[in-house]
Amino acid sequence: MKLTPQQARAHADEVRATSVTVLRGLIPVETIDAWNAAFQPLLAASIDREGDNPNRGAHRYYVTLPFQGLWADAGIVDNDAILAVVEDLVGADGVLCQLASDTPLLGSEHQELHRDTQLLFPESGVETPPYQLAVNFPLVDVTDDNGPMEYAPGTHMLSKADGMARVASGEIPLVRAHMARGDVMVRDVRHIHRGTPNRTGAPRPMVVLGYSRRWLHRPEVSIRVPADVLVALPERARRWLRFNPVFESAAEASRPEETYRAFAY
Ligand SMILES: O=C(O)CCC(=O)C(=O)O
Repeated sequence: MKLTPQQARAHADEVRATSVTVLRGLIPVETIDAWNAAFQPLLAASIDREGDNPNRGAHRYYVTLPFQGLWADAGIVDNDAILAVVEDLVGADGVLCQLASDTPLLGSEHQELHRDTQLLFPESGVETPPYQLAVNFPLVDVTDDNGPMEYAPGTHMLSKADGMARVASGEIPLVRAHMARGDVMVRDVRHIHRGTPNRTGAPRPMVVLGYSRRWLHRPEVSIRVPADVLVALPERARRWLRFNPVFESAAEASRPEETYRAFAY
């Protein structure tokens, strides 16, 4: 799907106003199902490694996806519609610096309400235009039962204290992000949000691609790119990946496993 410049601007404006926009039915369901099948062994390895009290709260796993094979799909990392919205928000010279997933399992709990990043100048309290985005898509349909993320629209442009107070008073209700396989969300990660419990026996993986302004360094994440994967990608995707480390082989790129514990601001 290609968006017209007007459609891309409308989606970007929705992010500026509310913190979130959703591109419905963007990714073929067959791609999503193939990703979900390929994800299960990565999740199992993460559960083995971390036990049941892992990095993002009880029974909730953050798993980095190795940038090779189906995970380096140009249909995702060089997607016209996603990049049209992302470019409008963080500039055509922005960067893609994170490819990972968040997965609550049965037994997961409500996370604390949080933001995923600090303000650029925390001591000033000054809110700015967007600089860090998450592009999310689920590998299963997200319903009330399997742990929809909840977010408070508009809180990306408020101080955390103000946003939290308005959520607590009910002035800004939390919205549950119901999504079908193929839907893609673009969000400003400054908004107040939380993961909720998955009450089903099936994992609810949510892929996250992290995009930023070119000058924002996020030391906690990177995409470890094998050289042969990089050269096979279109020029635009190579440009978005340009600040990530490149490795001679996929095996070298696969280690060490990234762990990302500090997430809540
Ligand atoms: O349910 C989700 O995917 C959101 C999880 C989340 O906000 C986090 O781990 O920071």
